[in-house]
Amino acid sequence: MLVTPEVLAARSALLPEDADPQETSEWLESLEAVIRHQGPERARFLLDTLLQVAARAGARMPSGITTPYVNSIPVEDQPRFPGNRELERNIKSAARWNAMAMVLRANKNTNVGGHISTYASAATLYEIGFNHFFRGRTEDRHGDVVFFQGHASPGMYARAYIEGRLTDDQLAHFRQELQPGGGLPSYPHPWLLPNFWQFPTVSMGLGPIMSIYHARFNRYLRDRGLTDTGPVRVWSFLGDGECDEPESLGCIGLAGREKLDNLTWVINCNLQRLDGPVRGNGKIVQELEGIFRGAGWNVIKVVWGSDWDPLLRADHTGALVRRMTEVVDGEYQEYIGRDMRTPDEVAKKVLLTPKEDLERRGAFIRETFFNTPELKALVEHLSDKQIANLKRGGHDPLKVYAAYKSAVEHKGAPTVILVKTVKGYGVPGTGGEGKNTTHQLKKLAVDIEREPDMAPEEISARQLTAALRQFRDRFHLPFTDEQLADVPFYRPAEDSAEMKYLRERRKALGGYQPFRNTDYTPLQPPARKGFEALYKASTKPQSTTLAWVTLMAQLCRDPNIGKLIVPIVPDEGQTFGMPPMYKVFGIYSAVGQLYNPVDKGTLTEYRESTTGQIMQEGINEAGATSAWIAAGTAYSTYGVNTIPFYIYYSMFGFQRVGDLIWASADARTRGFLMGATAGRTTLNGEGLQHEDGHSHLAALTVPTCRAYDPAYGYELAVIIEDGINAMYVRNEECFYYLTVYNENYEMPAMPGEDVREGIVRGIYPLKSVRPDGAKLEVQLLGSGVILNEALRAQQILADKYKVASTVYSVTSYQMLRRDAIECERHNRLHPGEEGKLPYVQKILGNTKGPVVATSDYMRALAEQVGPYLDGRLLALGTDGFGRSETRKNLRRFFEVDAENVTVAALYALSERGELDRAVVAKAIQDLGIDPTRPAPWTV
Ligand SMILES: Cc1ncc(C[n+]2csc(CCOP(=O)(O)OP(=O)(O)O)c2C)c(N)n1
Ligand SMILES: [Mg+2]
Repeated sequence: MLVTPEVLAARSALLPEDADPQETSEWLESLEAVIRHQGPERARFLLDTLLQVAARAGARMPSGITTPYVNSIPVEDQPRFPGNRELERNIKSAARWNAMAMVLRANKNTNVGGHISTYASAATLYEIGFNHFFRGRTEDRHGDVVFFQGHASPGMYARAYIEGRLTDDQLAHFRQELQPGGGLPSYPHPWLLPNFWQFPTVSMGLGPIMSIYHARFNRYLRDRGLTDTGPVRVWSFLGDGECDEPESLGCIGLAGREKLDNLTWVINCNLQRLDGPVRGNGKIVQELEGIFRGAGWNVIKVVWGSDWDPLLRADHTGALVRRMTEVVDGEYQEYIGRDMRTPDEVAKKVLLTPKEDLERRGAFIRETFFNTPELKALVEHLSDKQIANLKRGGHDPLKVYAAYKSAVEHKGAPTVILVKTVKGYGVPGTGGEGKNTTHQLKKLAVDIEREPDMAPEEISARQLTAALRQFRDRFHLPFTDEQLADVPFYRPAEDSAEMKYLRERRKALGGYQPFRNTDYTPLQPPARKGFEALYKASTKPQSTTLAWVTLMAQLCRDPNIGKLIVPIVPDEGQTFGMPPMYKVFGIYSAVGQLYNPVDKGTLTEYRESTTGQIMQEGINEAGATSAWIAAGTAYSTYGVNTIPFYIYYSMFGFQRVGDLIWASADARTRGFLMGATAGRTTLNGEGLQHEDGHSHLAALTVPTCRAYDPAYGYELAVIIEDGINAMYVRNEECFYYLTVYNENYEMPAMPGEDVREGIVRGIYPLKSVRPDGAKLEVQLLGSGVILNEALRAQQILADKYKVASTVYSVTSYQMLRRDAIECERHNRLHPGEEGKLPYVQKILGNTKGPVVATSDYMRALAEQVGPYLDGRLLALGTDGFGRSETRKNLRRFFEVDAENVTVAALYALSERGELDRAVVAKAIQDLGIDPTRPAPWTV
């Protein structure tokens, strides 16, 4: 960097009140000399030293984290633009047109929505990427991973159409996915367009956080030798409004700390969000600059287009930079979006031509922005129209290219590019550029001269045509007026210079973007041996959590899949008994371990290593879930079938980061979520905020989730083995949610091979007891830890009431329900065929007496199978808030313990007329149940 007048001006802009200009200029000259003769690094060293000395001497230092409101890359350092500007402009115009046309056409008859203005503001940001930076996947190299801003999707479709990857029909069916031949999803949804979109982004904030953990996971893949992700760049495109989501900025510290220079964020600072300005009274670019710099990022600002360079060069006093820095975003928006008519004209509905509008706008900017004689002198050689046309940086390919190039070459830190643009750039009409309504704009209209007696349809048709003409003329699209009426999509001829250029550029960069790989190479199944340890009875009481840890230790050693297992934990490893795994398998750290862990030499040593297998994410469920998504999609992104097991407090999963889990399903994530310390009554001491009695209900809302609540070690082993085979061998698109508990009890041996199917499908009979002379019979369902209560109830029923029963372990109500609704649907729609029998009916349909269910989850969980049991089901559950108590007292309180199951069974028999009610009343008394206590869900 040279010390140009601009730079000096920028510096002096920081010091508007200079007590001794002479002294200042001497210092500045010295600085200039250092930069010229010894380079910017030496200058930085000297400045750092000066700052430190001054700080030690007591000078209160400014934060220094923001720089003046100008481009970070000075003109002198701008690289030569290697592209063909004209051809790129033509391609971009075609993309702009198609993106607009898709939304217009989709809304013409159907009102299905869509966004025009977001892509309009970001077109240059994407086109520079497509032509020069986004590498596609080739035979021998992974592609870059791009998190596209969700509601800029029309632009991505538009370009893919030009590339010949999408058809006219597909474009015409934007947001109409049920049309014959399919349509295009509103936003990036891999579930709906699996060979195109890689990651869902439109729920604001999720793309950014996923991109950070993706970039870090790429380091993990590389460092563990799983695949060469070294050349992969992760890009994330965000809106400036989106930065207000906690997920967007919440983890940027990790990216800085981990020096993720494989990560580039582009924040489109169009100064607006949906309702209005992002920071009307402030400056979003400046605010973000400070935040990112503080978090250790390389920050590149692209504020002004090339038109401003000569003005800045002429700004010897720094007045212009000062003015740029003091004007707030609301004012910048006004320069673009203000209605330039006088109130009188508005009242009379006078219309301005585009030319008149520009001229008045330029005059307004001259008056209000260039508001001193000195500033006015800077632009006196420019016409009003020229002033209005001075571009923002994000619409200047040279500036955007320079920023991207600098970003990808930067070493040692992630880069954020803050680009200032105009929302709705180039969109004609009343709802267009810079208006607060522009985000929602789905129809184009510019005012026209109305003739008397014009029908309303005629008016709107002419307004649309006028708008289309303006759009066409501004971007030089080759349509005649007649052609415009159909709003046709546009692809330059295959032999045109544009198409040749586009194809040549993509060829140089590898395959197309966006792109998602759908090839899948199955794994060899894991060895059965690794699971068999859990088939045996435990020698001492054990928890299912510990059974899982034991299993993991085995699995990580499996010859086929061991290396691919990715255990992920957010700072609860001790709670779950994981520390022995830390020592053996290591915790991943990009720098290894720079210190001696205090527990060195113990079996549970906190061992960090560059090849560590465990991802310890700290107290950050959103981040850990994002890591889980990166690992659970690597089978597609990188062809590496990593198998993530993310274990966490079950309460802090579906309800805490449910939207990320939803996105993970959309992204076709595979792997295991382990909801540990599960159960409203089992995590006994922790109380209301910790005790989970409902995550299984949330889990069943996610279509690709298979949720299980196993009771025994062998059940866990069977489910996990089947899960690995389902996802990684049989290529089924799903993920697993398993709850595990921290209560120790006897783990029995697996009864036999014949229980395997029932465990996987959701239910199997475990134990029948038939006391001599028993006339009555009930079926008892138990899940997870609470299966033990069902077994105890079975004994009480036999001993005290001579009731026979079978206890079933229900490992998954959700799987039973899913099977049942599939059967019901088939039967409903195929009345002529033989009906299908739901599995739950197959197991319970021919049994006798009522069915009583108990679990550590809300009643609704078991009640899901109620409709298939002919009114025989009575479900107990843990409805209500948890609280701190002993397990025994909690189970009594929530009425899920053996005594309550017994009473429920007797009551259900009496309701069927098989037993006298007096027996129930007596049992309530004998078993010590207080019927006057309020219902647990009311207190
Ligand atoms: C979590 C979430 N909340 C709200 C929305 C609705 N929404 C979609 S776009 C948008 C405004 C986006 O503004 P900005 O991020 O600045 O993007 P721009 O369109 O200006 O580029 C909102 C609120 C959403 N998609 N996700
Ligand atoms: Mg915005």
